[in-house]
Amino acid sequence: MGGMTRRAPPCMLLTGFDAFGGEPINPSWEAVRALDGARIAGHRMVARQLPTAFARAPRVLRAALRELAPAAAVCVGQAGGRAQVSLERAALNVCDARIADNDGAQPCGEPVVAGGPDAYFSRLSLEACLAALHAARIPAEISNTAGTFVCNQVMYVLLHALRARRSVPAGFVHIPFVPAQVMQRRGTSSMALEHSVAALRVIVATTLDPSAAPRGTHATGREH
Ligand code: PCA
Repeated sequence: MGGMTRRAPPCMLLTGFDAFGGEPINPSWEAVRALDGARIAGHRMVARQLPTAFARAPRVLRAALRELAPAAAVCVGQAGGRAQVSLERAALNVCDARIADNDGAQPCGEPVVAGGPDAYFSRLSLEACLAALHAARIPAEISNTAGTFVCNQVMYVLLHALRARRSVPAGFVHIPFVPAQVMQRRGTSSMALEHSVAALRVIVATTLDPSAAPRGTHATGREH
């Protein structure tokens, strides 16, 4: 069966990463995998795994974008130690690794895309997503930095690849460790996988159908 499958619903790409830094799993992959094949707001979820490797992640992501031509895309990563689901605001044009990636690479201040813009902003409705997450009673925040490791690189590559396709919402979400990862880490935050999955569902639904966002909650979580 080649060619166009005309009646197939539009798809939305969700990516998670493989495990890195000595962890046995990566909750970002577990969470997006749980949504693979789900239909949300008339879209079919397609989950893909990205390697936590600077040299390979962009290639896998670009290939998935070419293959699927998704109507929207959210990349997800693990942010060990964070207590809340983080809606990332921006990606910087820099790779600066504190630890080696899964290929042993540890870039030090190199650009993601030579000659590219200094930064890209998320193309998700961050305030609407935050309000919807809070309405669903899920701890969440807007984060002003996705770091300078592979997650930031992937967010940058995503937004760079889609820079001419302004109608495609795209962005990045960090999720906490799952409880099993913090058994030996006293005082480190975690979030049950089902809560992270529920958070992604809320973010996806809000992104694909902004009219579904809770009304009158836009001030939730704001300081002024
Ligand atoms: N988190 C890392 C890379 C892969 C992942 O899940 C990061 O925050 O950069």
